[in-house]
Amino acid sequence: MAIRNPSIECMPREQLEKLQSERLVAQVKHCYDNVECFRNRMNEKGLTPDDIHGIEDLSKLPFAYKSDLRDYYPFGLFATPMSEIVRLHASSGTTGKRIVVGYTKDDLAMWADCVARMLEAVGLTKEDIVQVSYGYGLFTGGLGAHGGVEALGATVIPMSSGNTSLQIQNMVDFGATALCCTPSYAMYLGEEIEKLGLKDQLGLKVGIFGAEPWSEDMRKQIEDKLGLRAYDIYGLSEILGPGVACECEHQCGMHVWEDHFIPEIIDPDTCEVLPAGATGELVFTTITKQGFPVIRYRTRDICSLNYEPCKCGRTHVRMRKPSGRSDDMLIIRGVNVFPSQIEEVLLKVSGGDITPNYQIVVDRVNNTDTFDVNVEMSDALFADDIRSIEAVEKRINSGLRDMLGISAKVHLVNPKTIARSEGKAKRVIDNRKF
Ligand code: DLL
Repeated sequence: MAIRNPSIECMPREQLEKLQSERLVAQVKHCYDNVECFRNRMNEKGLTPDDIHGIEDLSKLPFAYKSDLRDYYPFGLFATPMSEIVRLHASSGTTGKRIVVGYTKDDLAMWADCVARMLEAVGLTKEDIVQVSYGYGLFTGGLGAHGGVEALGATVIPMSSGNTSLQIQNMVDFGATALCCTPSYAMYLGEEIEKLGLKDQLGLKVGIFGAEPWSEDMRKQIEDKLGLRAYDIYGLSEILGPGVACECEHQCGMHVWEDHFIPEIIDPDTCEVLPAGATGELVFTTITKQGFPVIRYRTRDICSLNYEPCKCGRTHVRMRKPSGRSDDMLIIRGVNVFPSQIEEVLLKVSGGDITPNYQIVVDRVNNTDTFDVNVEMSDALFADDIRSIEAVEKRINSGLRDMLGISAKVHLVNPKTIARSEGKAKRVIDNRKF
């Protein structure tokens, strides 16, 4: 398979680390000069950019957190004037306010190149027709993948998510050779295609799936249903969007594009940097981003890094599929959901009709995530008529849809029926297997 930029992707590690060091020094200075939050944290540690000489000093730097994006909402962490920011994206925060990220023109070009590297690594060329079925809009998936396809020079079908029958029709009629979407949507598409008996009419050879955890077993099922090879792509809005790391043809971990992002693995409790190969929380430092650079961002994703050479010839480290998170974020139908967001909606709706006891139940039925929210009603509501109860359910439902962009099944249950716990309340029951 072709390598888009061999001098970078296969750069000897010593040279790569030298490049990272130079870029890190410049990035730290850029952040210190332009981002108040970072400057304050450096000052608190008694550090200035002059103390950072290269990647050996990375662990001296302060961490950045998702809560910083809330505290400096919307643009307080941007490192360039707004006149340089050409695109905004947003993702769920832990509260009602979304987290907002911004990109300069150069940031968008770098992003597109990162995605294009992957497309080439899995065998796509400008002859391919790529259907992008990640959501377009504030979510980074759609436009992120889109930019990569255009940078490669292949043909993009900008489908966005939903409208499954049109998805299938276009896939067949336009001769799509590659599909980009969440793995759960790929499964759903596969099932619908099976039902319609259209598998023979598909020209798909490659699928690029990510944005949520998925298992090897799911990979096999998708490959079988859609008749393609399925590859994993990882990313997060705070660092870039899709394309921070991607699998190559060998499917043995995702190469992190280390000329742009430095990964570390830390112990989430002690914050100590762990040795190569250990499992812990993934932390990223961007080293070329201009609009919204971040130093030592705690992703909360749990995984490990493999520095051994890859058969493909790329020298960039491979991250294992994330195996979980060190916070309580759930990904439901590709959307990031925090229990605290649900609590916020319940508090707003409350009005004496419900109690603070609730439970979120997530499962996967027919390869689609189910999302149920059980809430105990108050004694007063319990004594009321069924119509009042339904009205409260509806209010909670629309509050959740507004907050999260996906709908949940809300069930008001009788007072004192949700199990009480002696320690931390068990708010989430996730029955899915990844
Ligand atoms: O999900 C970006 C993306 C879009 C990646 C399309 C891949 C494809 P966020 O909405 O900010 O960004 O969510 C980021 O999703 O911290 C992980 O917990 C999870 N995640 C992303 N990719 C994978 C993956 C996009 N391949 C959060 N496997 C991350 C497991 C993933 N989890």
